[in-house]
Amino acid sequence: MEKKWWHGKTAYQIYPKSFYDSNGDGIGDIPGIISKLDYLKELGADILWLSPVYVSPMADQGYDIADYYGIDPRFGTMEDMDRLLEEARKRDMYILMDLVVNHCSDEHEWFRKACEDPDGPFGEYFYLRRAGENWEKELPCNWRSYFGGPVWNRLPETDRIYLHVFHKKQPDLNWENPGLRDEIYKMINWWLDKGLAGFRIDAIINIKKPLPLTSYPADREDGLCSMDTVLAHAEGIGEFLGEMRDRAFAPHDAFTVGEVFNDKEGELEDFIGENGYFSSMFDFRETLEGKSEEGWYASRKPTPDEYKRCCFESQRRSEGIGYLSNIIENHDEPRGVSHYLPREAQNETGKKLLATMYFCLKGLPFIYQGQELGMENIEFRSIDDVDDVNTLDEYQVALKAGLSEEEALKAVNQYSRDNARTPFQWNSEENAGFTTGTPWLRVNPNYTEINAEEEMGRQDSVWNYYRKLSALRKDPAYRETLVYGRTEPVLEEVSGIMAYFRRGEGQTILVIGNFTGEPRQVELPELEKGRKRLLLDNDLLWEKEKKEAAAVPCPAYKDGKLWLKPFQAQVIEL
Ligand code: TEU
Ligand code: CA
Repeated sequence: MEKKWWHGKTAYQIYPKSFYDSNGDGIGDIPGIISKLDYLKELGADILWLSPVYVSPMADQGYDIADYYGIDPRFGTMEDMDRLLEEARKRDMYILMDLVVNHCSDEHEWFRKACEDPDGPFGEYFYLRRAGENWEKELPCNWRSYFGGPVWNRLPETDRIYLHVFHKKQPDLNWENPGLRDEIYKMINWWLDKGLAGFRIDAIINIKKPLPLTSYPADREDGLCSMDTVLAHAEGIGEFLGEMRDRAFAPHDAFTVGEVFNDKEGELEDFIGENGYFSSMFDFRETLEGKSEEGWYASRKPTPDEYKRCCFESQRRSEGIGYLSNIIENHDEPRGVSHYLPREAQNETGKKLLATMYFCLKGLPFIYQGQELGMENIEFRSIDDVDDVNTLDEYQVALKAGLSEEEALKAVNQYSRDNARTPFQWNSEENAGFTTGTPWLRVNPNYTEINAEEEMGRQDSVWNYYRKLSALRKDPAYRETLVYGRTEPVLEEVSGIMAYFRRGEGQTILVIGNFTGEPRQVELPELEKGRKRLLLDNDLLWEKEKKEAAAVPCPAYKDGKLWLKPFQAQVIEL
């Protein structure tokens, strides 16, 4: 694989609305991000992905863009954005913005013009159809929007309807129209010219619709079919993606990471192989595990063995093809530690175990804001605590399925996107130090225990563990192996243990973790001979200097046997 500047970096996702509020209006902002760049640098983050900060009515928290060339005043100004780029550059950090081009906002100028003249050029920017008298009963197709209900809505003051696969305030853009594509490439180039390093690319698989628009067999009582079914019928997305690469990304050598769900068997190489559409794409295998087609209420958390299987499947399918991006959470998911860890492991030891297992996989590790503190899901007191459109819809789905209000709340709580969107916990002062005003979303009450200030000052904290993981991956002595070495799963059939080798040239590193509450002994012939060096252990007292820690003898290995305490994780050079 050709080496790229970003392979050995650590990436970090910022959800600006909840990161840091600089002016007391309860909403995080760009000046707030600038003031925390040194914090991020200290952690080891190099590439920063900002969820959308463009002008937006915020129907979907900025994923509904009304002006691609403007910064929403809630987040600051274009001068603030330029300053962020400048300050990042000074610190050798790279900024990615969110590229949301499957849809725009219904408050975008294009959509307004389409309403004014549906037969004019802007009507071609969207998927419009004629609305009969009885249009609600005679929809062009029976697709279900991701946020509930049919994908069709009335185009205001016209005899047309328009398609929206997300919220009704997010009309889908018609990528079949070359004029629209020109506008999008122009916009991407404009941002890259400003010095942006690249983009995270939102919901991109949805840009190609199976045409002509037709219905598929219904999969719920609402008579609608899931977008998964729809996308399985779409062919030819590569023409759009290849064009976008050639006309926008490639000329700037931009770094791009795709939010790709529903890619088809065998397509990985087209997406992230040599000259792929993107530099990388997220691995969502474990994210999807346990999710039910019926909705969140019928979904369940993956077990540690399922988690392990998903990770290894992704490692195997990408080996020799391309470089995936690894996560345990993002702004659309519950907190990873609340989702993947057994109850009894939802403590600092367990959090470090999960961190070790995903961070040392092959691929670009992303940390989602607060993950480095071990931030956890929040408990909703009532549905009024919820802001997210997706959660509000899933709550209704659960009620319709016959759950009581209390059960429905509990069910959606486990998967709610708002779990990850609560304000960042900076310190133990009021509102976790996030704002001096009233936070836009309730702060998790556990901020008095889980916060950055406390953890940065404590050697054995989750925060310091993440810092060490990032530093280990960049350490010249291990970098080649941890960044480029092949992943070789071991002890795969042993339940409760996740273990893999990273094989470099003349170097092998073992990453191993015990996901059970019992001490476990494992046998590995590779542990029999020679000197082993313990690189990281979630059970060590880290007051010691790094050198000392590396020299700690490893009495746990003897005759090819290794003892692991409950939820212990180790990284060992063999
Ligand atoms: O998410 C795309 C997506 O497919 C979502 O439906 C995702 O599966 C869901 O949120 C999981 O519950 C992207 C963004 O990440 C998300 O925040 C936006 O709401 C969405 O696109 C629309 O722009
Ligand atoms: Ca603010």
